[in-house]
Amino acid sequence: MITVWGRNNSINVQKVVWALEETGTPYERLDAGGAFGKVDTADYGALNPNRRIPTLIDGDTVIWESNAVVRYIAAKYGGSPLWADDPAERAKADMWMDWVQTVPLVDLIPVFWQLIRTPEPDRNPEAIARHTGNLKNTFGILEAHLADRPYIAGDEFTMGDIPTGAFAWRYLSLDIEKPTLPHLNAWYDRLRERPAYVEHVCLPLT
Ligand SMILES: N[C@@H](CCC(=O)N[C@@H](CS)C(=O)NCC(=O)O)C(=O)O
Repeated sequence: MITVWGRNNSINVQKVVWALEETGTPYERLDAGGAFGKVDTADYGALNPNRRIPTLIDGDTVIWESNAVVRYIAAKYGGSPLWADDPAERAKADMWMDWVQTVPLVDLIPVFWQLIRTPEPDRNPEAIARHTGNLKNTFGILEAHLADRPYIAGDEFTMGDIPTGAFAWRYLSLDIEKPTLPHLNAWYDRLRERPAYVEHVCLPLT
Protein backbone atom coordinates (compact mmCIF):
# COMPACT_ATOMS: atom_id res chain seq x y z
CA MET A 1 0.00 0.00 0.00
CA ILE A 2 1.17 3.53 -0.77
CA THR A 3 2.22 5.69 2.17
CA VAL A 4 2.02 9.48 2.07
CA TRP A 5 3.86 11.38 4.76
CA GLY A 6 2.43 14.81 5.55
CA ARG A 7 -0.16 16.70 7.58
CA ASN A 8 -3.52 17.24 5.90
CA ASN A 9 -3.45 21.06 6.05
CA SER A 10 -0.42 21.25 3.72
CA ILE A 11 -1.38 22.29 0.20
CA ASN A 12 1.35 20.06 -1.20
CA VAL A 13 0.04 17.02 0.68
CA GLN A 14 -3.51 17.88 -0.39
CA LYS A 15 -2.53 17.73 -4.08
CA VAL A 16 -1.12 14.22 -3.63
CA VAL A 17 -4.12 12.96 -1.68
CA TRP A 18 -6.48 14.44 -4.28
CA ALA A 19 -4.60 12.63 -7.08
CA LEU A 20 -4.71 9.34 -5.17
CA GLU A 21 -8.43 9.72 -4.54
CA GLU A 22 -9.12 10.59 -8.19
CA THR A 23 -7.40 7.39 -9.28
CA GLY A 24 -9.01 5.24 -6.59
CA THR A 25 -5.57 4.17 -5.37
CA PRO A 26 -5.44 2.74 -1.81
CA TYR A 27 -3.07 4.66 0.46
CA GLU A 28 -2.40 5.61 4.04
CA ARG A 29 -1.52 9.17 5.05
CA LEU A 30 0.67 9.60 8.09
CA ASP A 31 0.96 12.95 9.86
CA ALA A 32 4.34 14.68 9.59
CA GLY A 33 5.54 18.25 9.43
CA GLY A 34 4.54 21.28 11.46
CA ALA A 35 3.46 20.37 15.01
CA PHE A 36 3.68 16.66 14.12
CA GLY A 37 7.47 16.79 13.68
CA LYS A 38 8.99 13.62 12.19
CA VAL A 39 10.69 15.54 9.35
CA ASP A 40 13.77 16.15 11.54
CA THR A 41 14.35 12.47 12.21
CA ALA A 42 17.15 10.54 10.54
CA ASP A 43 14.63 8.09 9.08
CA TYR A 44 12.70 10.86 7.38
CA GLY A 45 15.85 12.62 6.17
CA ALA A 46 16.88 9.37 4.48
CA LEU A 47 13.60 9.39 2.56
CA ASN A 48 13.52 13.09 1.77
CA PRO A 49 16.74 15.09 2.18
CA ASN A 50 14.74 18.34 2.02
CA ARG A 51 12.90 17.34 5.22
CA ARG A 52 9.70 18.67 3.66
CA ILE A 53 6.29 17.14 3.11
CA PRO A 54 4.89 15.34 1.20
CA THR A 55 6.91 12.20 0.61
CA LEU A 56 5.27 9.26 -1.14
CA ILE A 57 6.46 5.68 -0.72
CA ASP A 58 5.24 3.07 -3.20
CA GLY A 59 7.14 -0.16 -2.60
CA ASP A 60 10.79 0.62 -3.39
CA THR A 61 9.88 3.95 -4.99
CA VAL A 62 10.25 7.12 -2.93
CA ILE A 63 9.17 10.45 -4.42
CA TRP A 64 9.13 13.98 -3.05
CA GLU A 65 8.18 17.30 -4.70
CA SER A 66 4.40 17.34 -4.78
CA ASN A 67 3.98 17.96 -8.50
CA ALA A 68 6.38 15.14 -9.32
CA VAL A 69 4.29 12.93 -7.05
CA VAL A 70 1.07 14.00 -8.79
CA ARG A 71 2.64 13.19 -12.18
CA TYR A 72 3.73 9.75 -10.90
CA ILE A 73 0.25 8.94 -9.61
CA ALA A 74 -1.40 10.17 -12.80
CA ALA A 75 0.95 8.16 -15.03
CA LYS A 76 1.01 4.95 -13.00
CA TYR A 77 -2.49 4.78 -11.55
CA GLY A 78 -4.53 7.21 -13.62
CA GLY A 79 -3.76 7.07 -17.31
CA SER A 80 -5.72 9.06 -19.86
CA PRO A 81 -7.22 11.63 -19.49
CA LEU A 82 -5.59 12.40 -16.12
CA TRP A 83 -2.20 11.67 -17.74
CA ALA A 84 -2.36 12.23 -21.50
CA ASP A 85 -0.33 9.76 -23.58
CA ASP A 86 0.37 12.32 -26.30
CA PRO A 87 3.32 14.53 -25.20
CA ALA A 88 1.78 17.65 -26.71
CA GLU A 89 -1.51 17.06 -24.90
CA ARG A 90 0.33 16.24 -21.68
CA ALA A 91 2.35 19.46 -21.93
CA LYS A 92 -0.90 21.44 -21.77
CA ALA A 93 -1.30 20.19 -18.21
CA ASP A 94 2.39 20.12 -17.38
CA MET A 95 3.07 23.75 -18.16
CA TRP A 96 0.37 25.00 -15.80
CA MET A 97 1.65 22.70 -13.07
CA ASP A 98 5.07 24.33 -13.38
CA TRP A 99 3.51 27.78 -13.74
CA VAL A 100 1.67 27.51 -10.46
CA GLN A 101 4.87 26.51 -8.63
CA THR A 102 6.96 29.30 -10.12
CA VAL A 103 4.62 32.26 -10.72
CA PRO A 104 1.72 32.68 -8.24
CA LEU A 105 3.41 30.66 -5.47
CA VAL A 106 5.97 33.41 -4.75
CA ASP A 107 3.13 35.81 -3.93
CA LEU A 108 0.61 33.42 -2.43
CA ILE A 109 2.96 32.08 0.25
CA PRO A 110 3.70 35.49 1.84
CA VAL A 111 0.03 36.56 1.77
CA PHE A 112 -1.05 33.21 3.26
CA TRP A 113 1.57 33.40 6.02
CA GLN A 114 0.79 37.02 6.80
CA LEU A 115 -3.00 36.60 6.99
CA ILE A 116 -3.35 33.06 8.34
CA ARG A 117 -0.24 32.36 10.39
CA THR A 118 0.88 35.79 11.67
CA PRO A 119 -0.88 37.58 14.56
CA GLU A 120 -2.51 40.78 13.28
CA PRO A 121 -0.21 43.22 15.19
CA ASP A 122 2.84 41.59 13.61
CA ARG A 123 1.60 41.75 10.01
CA ASN A 124 3.26 43.79 7.28
CA PRO A 125 0.50 45.68 5.39
CA GLU A 126 2.91 46.88 2.69
CA ALA A 127 4.00 43.32 1.89
CA ILE A 128 0.38 42.09 1.88
CA ALA A 129 -0.65 44.88 -0.52
CA ARG A 130 2.32 44.30 -2.85
CA HIS A 131 1.83 40.54 -3.12
CA THR A 132 -1.96 40.94 -3.41
CA GLY A 133 -1.39 43.25 -6.38
CA ASN A 134 0.91 40.71 -8.02
CA LEU A 135 -1.67 37.97 -7.47
CA LYS A 136 -4.31 40.04 -9.26
CA ASN A 137 -2.11 39.99 -12.34
CA THR A 138 -1.14 36.33 -12.17
CA PHE A 139 -4.63 35.02 -11.47
CA GLY A 140 -5.76 37.26 -14.33
CA ILE A 141 -3.56 35.11 -16.58
CA LEU A 142 -5.34 31.96 -15.40
CA GLU A 143 -8.72 33.70 -15.77
CA ALA A 144 -7.95 34.49 -19.43
CA HIS A 145 -6.79 30.91 -20.05
CA LEU A 146 -10.04 29.50 -18.68
CA ALA A 147 -12.21 31.79 -20.80
CA ASP A 148 -12.49 29.27 -23.62
CA ARG A 149 -11.91 25.87 -22.02
CA PRO A 150 -13.64 24.13 -19.11
CA TYR A 151 -10.45 22.64 -17.63
CA ILE A 152 -6.78 23.58 -17.52
CA ALA A 153 -5.73 21.35 -20.43
CA GLY A 154 -8.95 21.56 -22.45
CA ASP A 155 -12.19 19.63 -22.36
CA GLU A 156 -11.38 17.14 -19.61
CA PHE A 157 -10.13 17.11 -16.04
CA THR A 158 -6.39 16.26 -16.03
CA MET A 159 -3.47 16.29 -13.60
CA GLY A 160 -3.04 19.96 -14.55
CA ASP A 161 -6.19 20.84 -12.62
CA ILE A 162 -4.81 19.44 -9.37
CA PRO A 163 -2.05 21.91 -8.38
CA THR A 164 -3.91 24.83 -9.96
CA GLY A 165 -7.16 23.84 -8.26
CA ALA A 166 -5.42 23.57 -4.88
CA PHE A 167 -3.97 27.05 -5.34
CA ALA A 168 -7.30 28.44 -6.50
CA TRP A 169 -8.97 27.30 -3.27
CA ARG A 170 -6.37 29.13 -1.20
CA TYR A 171 -6.54 32.27 -3.31
CA LEU A 172 -10.33 32.41 -3.35
CA SER A 173 -10.46 31.77 0.41
CA LEU A 174 -8.12 34.59 1.36
CA ASP A 175 -9.78 37.82 2.44
CA ILE A 176 -7.94 40.06 -0.02
CA GLU A 177 -8.93 42.27 -2.93
CA LYS A 178 -9.33 40.24 -6.13
CA PRO A 179 -10.29 41.03 -9.71
CA THR A 180 -13.58 39.74 -11.12
CA LEU A 181 -12.88 36.15 -12.11
CA PRO A 182 -16.01 34.67 -13.77
CA HIS A 183 -14.20 31.98 -15.77
CA LEU A 184 -11.98 30.96 -12.89
CA ASN A 185 -15.01 30.77 -10.61
CA ALA A 186 -16.90 28.64 -13.16
CA TRP A 187 -13.93 26.24 -13.31
CA TYR A 188 -13.73 26.24 -9.50
CA ASP A 189 -17.43 25.30 -9.37
CA ARG A 190 -16.72 22.40 -11.75
CA LEU A 191 -13.88 21.24 -9.50
CA ARG A 192 -16.21 21.37 -6.51
CA GLU A 193 -18.32 18.68 -8.17
CA ARG A 194 -15.41 16.31 -7.44
CA PRO A 195 -15.81 14.85 -3.93
CA ALA A 196 -12.05 14.47 -3.35
CA TYR A 197 -11.45 18.18 -3.98
CA VAL A 198 -14.08 19.23 -1.48
CA GLU A 199 -13.09 16.63 1.12
CA HIS A 200 -9.31 16.90 0.99
CA VAL A 201 -8.44 20.33 -0.45
CA CYS A 202 -11.26 22.75 0.37
CA LEU A 203 -10.45 22.77 4.07
CA PRO A 204 -10.32 25.81 6.35
CA LEU A 205 -6.98 27.59 6.01
CA THR A 206 -4.83 26.96 9.09
N1 LIG B 1 8.25 22.18 -3.49
C1 LIG B 1 7.87 21.29 -2.42
C2 LIG B 1 7.54 22.12 -1.20
C3 LIG B 1 7.33 21.26 0.02
C4 LIG B 1 7.05 22.12 1.24
O1 LIG B 1 7.58 23.23 1.38
N2 LIG B 1 6.18 21.61 2.11
C5 LIG B 1 5.86 22.34 3.32
C6 LIG B 1 4.39 22.16 3.67
S1 LIG B 1 3.31 22.79 2.41
C7 LIG B 1 6.69 21.79 4.48
O2 LIG B 1 7.23 20.71 4.40
N3 LIG B 1 6.80 22.58 5.55
C8 LIG B 1 7.53 22.17 6.73
C9 LIG B 1 6.70 21.40 7.70
O3 LIG B 1 5.50 21.20 7.47
O4 LIG B 1 7.27 20.98 8.71
C10 LIG B 1 6.69 20.43 -2.86
O5 LIG B 1 5.93 20.89 -3.73
O6 LIG B 1 6.51 19.31 -2.37
